[in-house]
Amino acid sequence: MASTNQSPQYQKAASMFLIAGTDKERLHCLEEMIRECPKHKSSEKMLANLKTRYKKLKERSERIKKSGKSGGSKHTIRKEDMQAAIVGFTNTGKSSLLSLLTNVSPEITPYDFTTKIPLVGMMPFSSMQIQMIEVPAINSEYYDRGIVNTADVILVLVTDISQIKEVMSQLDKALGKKLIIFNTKNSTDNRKLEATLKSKKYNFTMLNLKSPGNLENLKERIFHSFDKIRVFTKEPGSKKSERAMILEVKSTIKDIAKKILKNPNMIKETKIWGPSSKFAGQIVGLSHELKDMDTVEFKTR
Ligand SMILES: Nc1nc2c(ncn2[C@@H]2O[C@H](COP(=O)(O)OP(=O)(O)O)[C@@H](O)[C@H]2O)c(=O)[nH]1
Ligand SMILES: [Mg+2]
Repeated sequence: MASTNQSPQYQKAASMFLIAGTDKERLHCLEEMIRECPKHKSSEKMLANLKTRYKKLKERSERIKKSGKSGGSKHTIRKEDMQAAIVGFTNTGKSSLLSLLTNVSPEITPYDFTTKIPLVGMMPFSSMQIQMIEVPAINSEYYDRGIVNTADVILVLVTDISQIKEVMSQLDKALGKKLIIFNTKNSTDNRKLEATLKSKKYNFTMLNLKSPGNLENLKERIFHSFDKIRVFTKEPGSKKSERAMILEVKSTIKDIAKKILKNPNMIKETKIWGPSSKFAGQIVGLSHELKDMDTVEFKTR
């Protein structure tokens, strides 16, 4: 595009366009260029060109925005790789749980229905970031089925046994694994409660949000609900990697080899440490199934 005879404003917008980092910025620059482009016969073609570029870019960014939405939801929340939705009746401690586990501090009140829009926070866990969404109370008009249906994990927060069935009955279209978090704020006999929940074979954990104690166990439970495992890698003679790779549960040596080596045929020998090994440094084949917190060492040709 010839920049001769263009105003300084046009030239500035054109160079900003080239270094823009986002579509939003690019669109902004193009708007400026269209505005600044001379409106006479000889630049007609150039102006048409700019308008086409603007339209195409606008369509593209609109498409990206849409695909980031969780299906059918009223709210635009970009779904991260690992997303958990906190679901339950009002006053069960959803906001308290969100602020306990993530970087956000929502309003926590003893009144009903405080949360009218879904709130999003990130929970750091073992070098991952798990997205947590507090969904407005299931018995309110603000409840957002769309988010719940597409979340990878659903944390069912209850303060009373009778709530479990009621919440579950509304989760029939929800695909994610469900973990019941029993907030013991109204419980007088936790041991009896635990026995009852066990006898009903619920997938549950108990928690007192006012004195939660060590949160690592809860975070572990939430992580395991995603059906993923953490696997460390190492090279012969060196220490294991600092960050774990996140793999689907039941992944094999072959799966991880495909991810980290260009050609799995390069492997001469594989050794394994951790929960899936019979003993430290056991030599295993490609079909060996990995477990959470394993360490794998590849010796290559
Ligand atoms: N004593 C006690 N109060 C709690 C506990 N969890 C939540 N609450 C209180 O219950 C009320 C509702 O909590 P909130 O997190 O806003 O619930 P939400 O409506 O589900 O988001 C607030 O007054 C909290 O302080 C708990 O474990 N123990
Ligand atoms: Mg709330």
